[in-house]
Amino acid sequence: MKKTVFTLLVVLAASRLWAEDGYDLWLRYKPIENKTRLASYRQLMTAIQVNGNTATLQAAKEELLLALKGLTGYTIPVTTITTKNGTILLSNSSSLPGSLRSLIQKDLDKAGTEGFLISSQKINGKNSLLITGNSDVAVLYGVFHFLRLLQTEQPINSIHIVSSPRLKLRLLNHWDNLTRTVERGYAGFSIWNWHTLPGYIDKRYVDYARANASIGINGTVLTNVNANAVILSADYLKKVAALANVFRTYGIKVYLTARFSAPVETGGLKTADPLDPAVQQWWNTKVKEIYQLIPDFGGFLVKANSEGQPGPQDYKRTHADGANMLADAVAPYNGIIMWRAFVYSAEVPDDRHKQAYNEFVPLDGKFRSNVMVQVKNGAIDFMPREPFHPLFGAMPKTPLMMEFQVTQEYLGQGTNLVYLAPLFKEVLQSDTYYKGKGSTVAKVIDGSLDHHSLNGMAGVANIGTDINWCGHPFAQANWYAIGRLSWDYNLSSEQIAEEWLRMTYSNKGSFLANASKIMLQSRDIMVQYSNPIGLHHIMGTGHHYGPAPWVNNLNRPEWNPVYYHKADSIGIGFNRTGSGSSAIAQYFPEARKLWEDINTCEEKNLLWFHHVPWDFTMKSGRTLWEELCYHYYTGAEKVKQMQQTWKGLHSFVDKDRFEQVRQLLTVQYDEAVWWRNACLLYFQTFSKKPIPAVYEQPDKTLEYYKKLRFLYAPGN
Ligand code: BDP
Repeated sequence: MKKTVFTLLVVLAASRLWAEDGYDLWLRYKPIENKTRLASYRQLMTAIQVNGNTATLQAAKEELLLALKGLTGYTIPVTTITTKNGTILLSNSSSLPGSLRSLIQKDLDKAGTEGFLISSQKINGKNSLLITGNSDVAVLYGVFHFLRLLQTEQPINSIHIVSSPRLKLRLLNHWDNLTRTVERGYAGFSIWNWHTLPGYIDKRYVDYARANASIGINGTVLTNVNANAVILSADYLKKVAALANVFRTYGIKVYLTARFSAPVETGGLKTADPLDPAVQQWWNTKVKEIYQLIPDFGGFLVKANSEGQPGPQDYKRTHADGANMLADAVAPYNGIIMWRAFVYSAEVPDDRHKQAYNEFVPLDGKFRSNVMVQVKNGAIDFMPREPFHPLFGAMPKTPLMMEFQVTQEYLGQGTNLVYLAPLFKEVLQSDTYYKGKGSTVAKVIDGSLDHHSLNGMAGVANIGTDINWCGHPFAQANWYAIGRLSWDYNLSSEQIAEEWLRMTYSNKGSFLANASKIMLQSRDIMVQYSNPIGLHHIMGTGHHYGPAPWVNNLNRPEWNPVYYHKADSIGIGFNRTGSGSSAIAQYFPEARKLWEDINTCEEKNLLWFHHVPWDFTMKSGRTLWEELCYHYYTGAEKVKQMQQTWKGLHSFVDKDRFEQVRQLLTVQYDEAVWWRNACLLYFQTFSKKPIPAVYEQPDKTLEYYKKLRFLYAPGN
């Protein structure tokens, strides 16, 4: 009897150990399973030496110690001088002995200010491993990269790696409100606890900074673009400063969103007119106050005259007038302004697709040199699939910052497994043809086509107070991906997925093959069961959860899904060619060729650009209606396959995280069927054609789907 109880206790204890909550993200530092690798690592890492004791170098050392203890099981001694083989030397290049420095000078030049060098070197006659760079944060980046090599079980016997970021600004944008709700957030509340700041520093802030530094993120906009002027008050700025103090060690600058009407709302002025000297003075004083508290404050992100937000147009001024006023205020401190181009107006009857381009292109050349115009990846919003924004390549005199959405507002929110790197890559690799073939969006935003020195990329964060930060365990991969791609947009989706899977779950080959298959297909699958063939913006009103293509009663025409799909008795899709809205004319002629002709248009964007007859013959030989049915059914079916594949991976994953994904995939399947049935039943009222008999017919009516309500859906 005693023995049974004992065994039971052991089993219980083991299964508890064999459970993870996801808090550690990809920085789990679990014991290395590959014994040969482990043996070689132990030989090659016998001591740690750190040149210097700045906070950042200390953080680099602490990270290394923590990780090596976890990965190898040993606490590696810290020394002050290289006396044995296997010493890891962390050093800012300026503290290296001259002889060593000159040996690697070329690489250091290549590395720039933030890039790092990891190199097997002889130091004091000993075989050592040098991790260095031209700044302390570069050393920290080098440490995280080195740890990635270990976590993914790569050889380190003789290495020489030089890596520097392709983009200067690598930012997260938090759409966090001061109430701690998160606009379009599906992972709990805001991690910024304004109530307990500045006195209480939650460990989460440090772990957030570590995670970001590990993927090269170097800036964070703390607040929602739908801004609240209160963040600029003296009390709140102290709280912001406390966060900035934590993040500084990890190379992360803090930015805020600026509410354009703040001088009126909190400053007691009668106007916020950017050309009014009293308004300019108000901002100058406010900015001075900020920099006194936060000397390395990054600057402001601004959403103005967009979806009801105040802006310079309220005073008959332009976006450039507004941006320049703020730019002048932050310029003395090297601050920048990121002015968003996400604008469309209820008063303008033109296709929403065209509005940002029409407003911003005439302003090219009118912005101060410390202004970047921040452009969403596509012209409508963050749709599951969207052609690249025509502004890329159309404003050569202005540095354009990329804005991607990491939180899955339109891509399954908190319930769907959708890996976003393929979406990001699709946009970055799109050819604008702006300066001839090869003028990719990536080259527009890195500034290389127009020799801009400011450049960057932002991701709207998917982070919240959920224990695993992101809600869906696989949503962590999207945070990881935005960082890795900001550092190097040439990394492939495959490589990023594999790195993340190895670090987050397991290095086992058969796990990796199957799990990465799930990830790499997931975005296309999501498009297939929700918005196939170029359909877009047919989601539920307000919360944007699930399908509602029938909605036609909202105040503003371009808020209604019917505005976007235009289904009628003839066909479906938005004609954006010359015979329609002509939005296509905003692209360069070579780029247009991909879409212009209904007969040759790439099918994934067909309904984005054309109104296509129901009987139109697709490349598959099916009619458009049959093709639509095919995609909706195939997409949902593929979610079933994702479920099956995941089930086969249970032996590689701890039970809590396994079970969480398993359950969510079940929800995802139900949602895929919901999208499929609701959309097909609705579109059928126009096509008047049957859903082919080979498919299982919807078991609910269109009325049923139309009546579904989600009163308290998150993020709204
Ligand atoms: C839309 C979101 C809305 C944001 C807006 C924006 O639905 O919540 O405020 O974008 O980017 O996609 O400003």
